Amino acid sequence: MGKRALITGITGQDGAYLAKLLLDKGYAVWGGMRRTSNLNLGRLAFLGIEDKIRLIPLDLMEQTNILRVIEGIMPDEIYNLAAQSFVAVSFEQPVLTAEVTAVGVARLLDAIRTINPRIRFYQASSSEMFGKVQTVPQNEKTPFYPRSPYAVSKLFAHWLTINYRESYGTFACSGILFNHESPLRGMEFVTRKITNAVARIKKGLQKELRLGNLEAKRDWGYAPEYVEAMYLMLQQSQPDDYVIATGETHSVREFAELAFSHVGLDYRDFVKEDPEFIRPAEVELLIGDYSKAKEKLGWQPEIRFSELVKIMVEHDLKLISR
Ligand code: NAP
Ligand code: G4F
Repeated sequence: MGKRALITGITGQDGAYLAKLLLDKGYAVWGGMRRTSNLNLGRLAFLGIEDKIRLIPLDLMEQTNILRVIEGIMPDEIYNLAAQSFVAVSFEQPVLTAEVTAVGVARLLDAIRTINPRIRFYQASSSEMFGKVQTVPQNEKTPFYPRSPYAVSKLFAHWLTINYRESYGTFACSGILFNHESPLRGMEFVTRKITNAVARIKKGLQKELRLGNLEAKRDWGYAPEYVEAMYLMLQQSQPDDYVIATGETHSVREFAELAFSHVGLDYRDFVKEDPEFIRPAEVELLIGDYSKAKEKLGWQPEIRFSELVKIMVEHDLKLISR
């Protein structure tokens, strides 16, 4: 009998890639999705797995729902990928962000403690927690300095995951993942916003691209590789926390420059700076040190910055051509 996994946030970028990985490993996969007026199965369909997942209504706002779902499935592993995950919106919706991204994790951890403390738990922590960075590069020992309601919420969830591990012996791991992108990335995030605009501009469907802070630097990796690290964390003999990153950093400007140049265009002719996209507080520089993950999990990134940009631009060109 294969293992049983519950993934929250199944409709998101990472949910889709992780589900595919676990199915390929022989898991039975349940995917928790919140109720929306439109079914949002596009990413699962893109990977050809929408009819292989057992979809189940699950909203992190609702404790009774969480308890019944976990009791009904009795999973071996729970991967918590659900969140209000867009930093910019967290400034406008701090309470909702805290309810889902912070308190939602308390609901899950306590349900595990109540129903079956042997369930292994993965928490999707974030490099945003490093915020105004205290060391360069950032590793598992770097002090946190969150700069948005999103990051503050993730930090609560991160420490609660550690707290349940230390208090109740829960097999709870926190993956501190740096930005990871792919053709399945949401359009609101800067990488996909750029590659989608590049394709549209190239095809004559759009004239300009309005962006905020072009100097912010991120450590951008490739999402399908990052979900492998999530899986590996839950297969270890002891629960622990790991930084997952590429160890390279590039600015938003560099991303735009490379994406436009891939189709023979100069980004300076199309990118306009727009204060609408400037955040009340910014994370200026992220660069991760993944040496612990390399040593303990045997994980390391293969796809680097220029390859990532190319994958995303080519995908969006194909999509627009269709
Ligand atoms: P994403 O594409 O935005 O997916 C987020 C998922 O959470 C979606 O399935 C969304 O459902 C679901 N969700 C939102 N509110 C919910 C609620 N109240 N109850 C249940 N589900 C809810 O995010 P992602 O890029 O896959 O990231 C996965 C996780 O990793 C997130 O927790 C994110 O914060 C974290 N993370 C991401 C990165 C990154 O660079 N991608 C880096 C570090 C950490 P809908 O489809 O209905 O909106
Ligand atoms: O693509 P972003 O919105 O990603 P951000 O804020 O780094 O957050 C992502 O990565 C985190 C991991 O560090 C995750 F936890 C989180 O869930 C999410 O996946 O913005 C990247 C940078 C920022 O500095 C932003 O100010 O790009 C800058 N930026 C400049 N112009 C823009 C834009 N960001 C967006 N979304 N849209 C713009 O027009």
